[in-house]
Amino acid sequence: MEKTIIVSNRLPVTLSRKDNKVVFTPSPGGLATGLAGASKDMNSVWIGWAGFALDGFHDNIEEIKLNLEKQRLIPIFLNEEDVNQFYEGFSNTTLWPLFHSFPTYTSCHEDQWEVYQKVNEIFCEEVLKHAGEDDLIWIHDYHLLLLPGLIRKKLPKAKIAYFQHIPFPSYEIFRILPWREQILEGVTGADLVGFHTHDDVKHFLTSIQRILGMENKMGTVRAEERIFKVDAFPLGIDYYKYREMSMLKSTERQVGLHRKQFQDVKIILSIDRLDYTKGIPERLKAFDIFLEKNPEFREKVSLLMIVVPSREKVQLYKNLKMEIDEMVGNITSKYRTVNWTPVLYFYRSYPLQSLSAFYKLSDVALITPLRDGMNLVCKEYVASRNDESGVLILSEMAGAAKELSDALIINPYNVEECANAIKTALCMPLDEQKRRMSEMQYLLAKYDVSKWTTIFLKSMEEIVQKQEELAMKRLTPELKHKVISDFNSSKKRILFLDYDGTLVSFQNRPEHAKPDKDLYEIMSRLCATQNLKVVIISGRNKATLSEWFGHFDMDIIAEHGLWMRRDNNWKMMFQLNDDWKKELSTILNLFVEKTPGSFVEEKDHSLVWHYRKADDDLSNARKKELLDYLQYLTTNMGLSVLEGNKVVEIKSALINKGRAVKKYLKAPFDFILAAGDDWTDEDMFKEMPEHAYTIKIGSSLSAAKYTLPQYIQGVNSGIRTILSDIAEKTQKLF
Ligand code: GDG
Repeated sequence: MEKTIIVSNRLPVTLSRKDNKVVFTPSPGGLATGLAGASKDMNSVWIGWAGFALDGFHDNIEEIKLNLEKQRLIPIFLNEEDVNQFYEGFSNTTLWPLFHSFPTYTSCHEDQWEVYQKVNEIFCEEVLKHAGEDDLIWIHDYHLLLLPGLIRKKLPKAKIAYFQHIPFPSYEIFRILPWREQILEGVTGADLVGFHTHDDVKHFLTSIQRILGMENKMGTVRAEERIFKVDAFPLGIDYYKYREMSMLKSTERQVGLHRKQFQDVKIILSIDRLDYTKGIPERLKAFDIFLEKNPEFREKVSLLMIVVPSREKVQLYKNLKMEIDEMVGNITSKYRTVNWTPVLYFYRSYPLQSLSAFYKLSDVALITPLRDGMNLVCKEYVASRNDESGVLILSEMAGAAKELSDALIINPYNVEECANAIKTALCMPLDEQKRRMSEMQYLLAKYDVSKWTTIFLKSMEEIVQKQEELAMKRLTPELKHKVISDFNSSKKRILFLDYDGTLVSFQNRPEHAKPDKDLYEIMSRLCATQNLKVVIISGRNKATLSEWFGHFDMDIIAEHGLWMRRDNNWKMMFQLNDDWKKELSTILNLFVEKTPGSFVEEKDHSLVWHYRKADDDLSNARKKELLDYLQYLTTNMGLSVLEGNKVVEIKSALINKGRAVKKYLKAPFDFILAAGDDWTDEDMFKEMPEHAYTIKIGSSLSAAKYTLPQYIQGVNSGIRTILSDIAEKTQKLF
């Protein structure tokens, strides 16, 4: 890839005005800190909002642009109204609370949504000015959820990655959003979608499955003509930067000064942006309970609480600030002595080195968000503890808790538990502190931010490569042309056509997927074509297939090859013992009871568990359970267990589509076409001679030479485009 275009709401520097001059300061928050580390090793440019509203700003914009360009930064300028509606509005009063699972704080306003769309389009225009064919466009966070889709529409071949720094909520919460389809259509324009944790990945996959009907296999999602990948990439920090900074003489000097001031009082540290997701009132409550229950710790420990101003224009944040001020006031007045202040509260931001001194100074870090995508502060604390002392108390609701299991993990809503953890931390023996701290340091050093970038970019390369492999196999219009002309110029021709998922699209119940008028028309023309044998090859039973296709002059293979109708004669290909069915149907019925919406279909010589209509999460869990169970039960029974499209089928191992088609291939056909959509069709593809056209319907990997998208009901699409062309040409011959 040529260069990386990073796109985020904010540039890593924020512009503001001081004494009538434009000043550049580092942007606050985790995205800027995290990505600044990631971007330094890359050939990148960074597009983002300049951080101030354009209105009334008379400075020379061109000069500002030039200045930023030198740092490879490209500013986007927004007017005040847009900033209000897009940033303070839709991003921070709709998406932020909803994505952090605070639906009651979520407000939905159509006018803010309009501006959100408009600003995403402004970003899209700017990206298009800079994006070359081979560039990677790497979009960050919830302010730009529509951007991947917008770029995809303009540049269909662009390489687009999206990473979300905040959580993705469960489907039950996400579905509240009135614009849920549009938002998901935006994100799914990317080739790679990344989150911090597997829970977020799972939630996102469930939402796109439920809302957009997109299925996935191990995180690889099929979206009509494309595939894209969804995965977890827990963000790391620039570990050695924090470690080295904490060892600087100047940092140690600051620590020494603080120590002198605090004397023997132990320090518990918390640092957050002002936000209701960070659990600040709950933390203060826990500290209050701790002091109440453990009077012996009064005058011996203080909470050093740094709250960094953020989103001060939003009313909820103003209220939160007042609540915190009041709580700190209450605790202070309740416990304070002449020599001791229980809560050292600072509402401001500090230079990085001062933070480093605080990290190094503090005996305990108390990081208790109610919900947090990752949380970098806890990682920075761990990295700064170069003598391996110190205890981290960490909320289980932070993404970081998945990695830092050696912290004291607490539920931040359980203030009693948190109060107890404070005591445990303060009393923890030094050797245990060191054991836990060194484990966490080992992990953070290994998975630092540059490793994160490498892993993310590698995943991007992998998915692009997979897409290319699939694209190479796609049956293009030119290739379709060749299929038809080969068909026309050959003398002995045969078509092997799977039914469900190939000739027709799936329905909730198998009996609803009947052939439609259009398919019958195609079939009757194909069957009337000279020197052409049409074979339907399906897992369905012979009664159904006879009813639907019996009147055509065609061959039919039913139940994956157990039954064959050749020259109008049904014949069973093997003698089978079906004694196993009784025992296994009892088990399958048990799974039906445990999985509402699923049902068992009994065929002559096989059993099928269908779960298309069942809840996705539940049925996936049940399916795994069932497959494990069957594997153990069916050993030495001569049965095979097939996982099809939302079905699990158990049948004799003797029956497979490959064996069935072999019977035809003894004769010399100069034109062969075989099409199928699931892995029962793979046996058929593998038996086909080199000159056959084998076509996999859908885009997962297969032994077939080509792929075609699925048939969409009512539209001339999928394999029907070829069949109707063959049929049409044939008609002209008559
Ligand atoms: C979002 C997600 C996710 C804080 N105070 C000062 C200061 N900071 C720096 C910290 C840290 C960053 O800001 C805060 O990052 P967090 O991760 O803790 O939180 P968010 O800002 O909410 O970040 C979060 C993150 O994105 C990354 O993906 O982890 O879950 O919400 O680096 O050190 N920096 C300076 N002065 C301060 O006073 N210089």
